[in-house]
Amino acid sequence: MNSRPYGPHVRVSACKADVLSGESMLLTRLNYRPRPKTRKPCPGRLRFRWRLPFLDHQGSLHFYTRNTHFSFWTFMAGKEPFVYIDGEYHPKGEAKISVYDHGLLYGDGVFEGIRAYNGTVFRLREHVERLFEGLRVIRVNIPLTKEQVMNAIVETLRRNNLADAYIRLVITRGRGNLGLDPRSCPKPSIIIMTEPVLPAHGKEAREKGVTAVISSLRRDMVDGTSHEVKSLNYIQSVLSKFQAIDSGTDEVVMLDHRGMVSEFHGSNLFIVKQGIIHTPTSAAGILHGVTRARVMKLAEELGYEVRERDITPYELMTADEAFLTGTMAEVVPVVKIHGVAIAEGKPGPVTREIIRGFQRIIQDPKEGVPIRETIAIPAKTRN
Ligand code: PXG
Repeated sequence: MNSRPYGPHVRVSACKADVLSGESMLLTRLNYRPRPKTRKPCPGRLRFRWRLPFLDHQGSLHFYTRNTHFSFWTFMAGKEPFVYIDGEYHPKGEAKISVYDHGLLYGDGVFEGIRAYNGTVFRLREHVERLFEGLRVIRVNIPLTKEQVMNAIVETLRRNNLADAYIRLVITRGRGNLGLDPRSCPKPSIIIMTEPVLPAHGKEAREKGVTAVISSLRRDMVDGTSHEVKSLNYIQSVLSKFQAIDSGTDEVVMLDHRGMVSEFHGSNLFIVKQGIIHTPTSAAGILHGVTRARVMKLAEELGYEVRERDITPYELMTADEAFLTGTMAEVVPVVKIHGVAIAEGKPGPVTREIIRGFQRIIQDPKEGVPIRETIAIPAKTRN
C-alpha cells in the first residue's frame, strides 16, 4: 500500500506517507497525474502552464505547477506555500539550505512531524518538548525558546492558510566545513515545512488494517544515539522499509539488539492480549511517540490496563490484536505479521474502540494549540 509507482493511470490508496514526500495528494486515490512540464521556473509566483484543475475524492479543487501542487485556497492566495528558514519565509521553490549543512553531511540534527486538525496543532507542546530534549542530547543550542518555536509553527500555518496539515520541523547543526567536528558549525538551521492533508487521509488503512514483515535490521542499543533521539539519520528505518516493499507488506517491525519487539520503522507498536494492552518500553530503543503517549492515556480513560514491557516476536504473532500509532498514521490495525494472521486477520474490537476514541481526540481543540493564537511567552524571572 505504501509503495506507489510513478506513471499514468495508477490507482493507489491514500496512506500516511502521502504528505511526507512533498507531493501530498499527487498520489492519493483519485488524483494521480504526471506533473506537467513548464518552460521556465518562476519562483514564488504561480506558473500558468498547468493541466486542468481537478477535483479530489473529497470534492476539493487542486492544481499543479512545476514544483508543487496547490489546494484551491493556496491558489486563491496566489502564492506558492511558504517554508520558514531561520526566521524568514521563502516560497517552496526557493527554500534552500547549504550543501555544507551538517544535517545533510552527517544527519546531524533532529526533527518533528506534527499534525494540525481543523485549525488546532495537535499536541504541539509535546512535540516541541521532545524536540528540545533531542537538541539537548545532540548539544545543539537554538536561539529560540519553545514558545517562539511554537509561534513560528502556527505563523507558518497561518501564512499558508492551512487548517489540516502535516508540519515538518527540522533543526540541523548548520553550515560548517567538510570535517565532522561540530565546532565548525556556529549557527543551527531551523526549518518549518507544511503540507495540506486531506481530512479523510488514512481511512482505508484504519478500516482494513495493514500488514508487516519483521526487519532483519535491529534497532541500536540504548545509548545517546539510539532511536530515542528523533535524529535526521533514518537509514535503519529506510532500509527496513525496503524490506517491507520487497515483501509486499505495508509496514516493517523493528526488533532490538536482544530480539525483543521495538516498534515499526516509523511508528510505535501495541498488542492486545486477553483485554490488556501491551507496548514495548523505551529500553527496546523505541521513539517516545507523542501519539503512543496519548493513546496509552486514552486506553486507560477507556478502562483498559496498559502495560509497558518486553514483547517477544512470538507474543506479537500470537496476540489477539495489534496496532500501530504515529502522527501521520494515527492509529492503524495490524492484521498480519511475517505471514502470520493476527487472530482473525482483521481489525479487532479493542483497536477499533481506540481508533474511534483517537478520532474524537484529534478534533478536540483542547488537545493542542489553536492556529489563530499566539503562544504567550512567559516572563523571565529576575534574580
Ligand atoms: N517511531 C519512529 C521511529 C518514528 O519515526 C514514531 C515512532 C511515532 O511517533 P509520533 O510522535 O509521531 O507518534 C515515529 C514518527 C513516515 C514517517 O514517513 C514517520 C515518522 C516520522 C517521519 C516519517 O512514515 N514517525
